[in-house]
Amino acid sequence: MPPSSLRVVYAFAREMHPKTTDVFIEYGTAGFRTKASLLEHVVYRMGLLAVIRSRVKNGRTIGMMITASHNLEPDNGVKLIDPEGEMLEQSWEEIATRLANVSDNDLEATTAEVIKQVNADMGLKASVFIGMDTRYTSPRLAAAAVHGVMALKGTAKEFGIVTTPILHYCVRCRNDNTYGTPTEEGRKYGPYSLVGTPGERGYYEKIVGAFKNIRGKLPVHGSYNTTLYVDGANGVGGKKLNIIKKSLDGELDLVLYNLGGNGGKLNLNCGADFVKVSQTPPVGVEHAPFQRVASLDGDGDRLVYYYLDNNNKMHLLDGDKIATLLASYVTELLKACEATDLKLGLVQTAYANGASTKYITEDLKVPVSCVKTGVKHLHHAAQSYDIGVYFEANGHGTVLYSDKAKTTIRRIAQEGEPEQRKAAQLLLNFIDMTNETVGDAISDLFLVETVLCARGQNVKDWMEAYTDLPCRQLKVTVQDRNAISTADAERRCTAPEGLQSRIDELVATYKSGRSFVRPSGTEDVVRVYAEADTQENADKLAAEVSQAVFDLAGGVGDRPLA
Ligand code: G16
Repeated sequence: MPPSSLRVVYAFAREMHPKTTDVFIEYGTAGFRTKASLLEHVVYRMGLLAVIRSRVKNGRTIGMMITASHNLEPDNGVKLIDPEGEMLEQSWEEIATRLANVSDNDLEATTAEVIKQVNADMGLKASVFIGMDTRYTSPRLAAAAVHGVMALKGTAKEFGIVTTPILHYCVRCRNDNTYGTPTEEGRKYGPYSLVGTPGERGYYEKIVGAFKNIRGKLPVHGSYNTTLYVDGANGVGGKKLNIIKKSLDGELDLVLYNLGGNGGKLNLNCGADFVKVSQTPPVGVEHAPFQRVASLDGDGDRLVYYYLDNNNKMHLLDGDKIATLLASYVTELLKACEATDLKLGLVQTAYANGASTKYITEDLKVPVSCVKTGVKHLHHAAQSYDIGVYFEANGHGTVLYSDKAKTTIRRIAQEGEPEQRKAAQLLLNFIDMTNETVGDAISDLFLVETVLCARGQNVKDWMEAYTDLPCRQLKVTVQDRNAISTADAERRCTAPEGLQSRIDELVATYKSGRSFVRPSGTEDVVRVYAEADTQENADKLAAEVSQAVFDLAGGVGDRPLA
């Protein structure tokens, strides 16, 4: 493409998606995220960048997801998905930020600069898949994305309303046709049966087909029961489960709430983030004590569970509990198929409850590593194991299986002794059910239900594996959240001066105390985490550390936020 054809880049910007704000915006934990009204020019420009990225990857498909995930309705966001279905390569985040912030007048020149910098062959074909969540601002932003793709002569394919993980899956399948078919429904086979080769399966066939197949091998027993209540966060995940529900044939009885009707607002007092952070049940879900409830977030990439006891006290099973459940089951199956040369490891962040890390190392005897917040960091670290289980405490995670692991397990499934073969077959179904591209609430839900069913456990049995230390998360608004710098996987704060020593002093006064602070990459706040021996102490420690952040990092308003 000759440089003169970049003029259309400016024309689209000026006529359709002008930059109307000087607010600086940065590609953060999960792409750009802010008030929807500030995003149209950013999304248009990301359409341009997606085309350039596709060309740098020899025409392989790149994904663009319009979502602000767990954030409330007025926000929105955009993130790019790389060809394997993983998050955008980190070195491109700076390029994305630069392109998003230049003036309309400088856009054409900056686009040319980027093309030169990354050495994109603009004569190649380019393909971009675009998906969006249920926000009312998403269609307009998706249209801006399409214009960005058109301006650089790429081909855009719109998927409409999908969960973030469905789009990740479709991008991966489009670039690797052995992984699946890049559609929700699949092409060849009827209601989600596990027939045909993996490459012939759409998303529902892959996940639900594998679940039904495994359920055929694992009869319901013990204290497991097939009724599962679900809080859909008034977002897209619940809607997709409503489609899946009809094909489950009683293997799992889903009772769905917060599907977006009856005036329910996206993520407002419901959804995985609300349940995890506030440690209270979502509005709009009614159930008896000890009923298992799964809570999804707005774009269906996070999952937590909870139940109420006889005193209406909520008990939370978060990402740590899901990670330990899955890791322990996969370990059991690996032992049963005697695949002793496969190394399984677990990846967490600083938010992981101290009790979970102790349980993983001391009881499960599984190696564990701690990385910075953000799925991209966890995903990367998990790839260093033959089988890598990664979860953030907020419910975002999945399991990755290396080629070596898959080949070994397939071989045992065919050549092993009968008991080994049985375990290896189960493991193959478990792999099939997993969306390895990114954390996926729907896939994780079926994985959890499979383990509980296999073990004949109810939600209380699951809870009893270990006891979480009481914890509390708070937010503090400061003038500039980037005034906070961190090190050691965000467990230590290196700026502003004096804040870490103040945190150390406070932590030292509490039994089993631990606390850290970090700037959020998705909201304009500083996050504070604290845990201690009692809930009262965890709450007090979190409040004191929040006050320290407020005092030393330029708090806004009268006092820290709750
Ligand atoms: C995103 C990221 C997660 C991260 C979360 C909160 O989740 O994908 O990895 O944990 O934001 O990030 P922060 O604390 O930096 O705001 P989601 O579900 O909102 O896309």
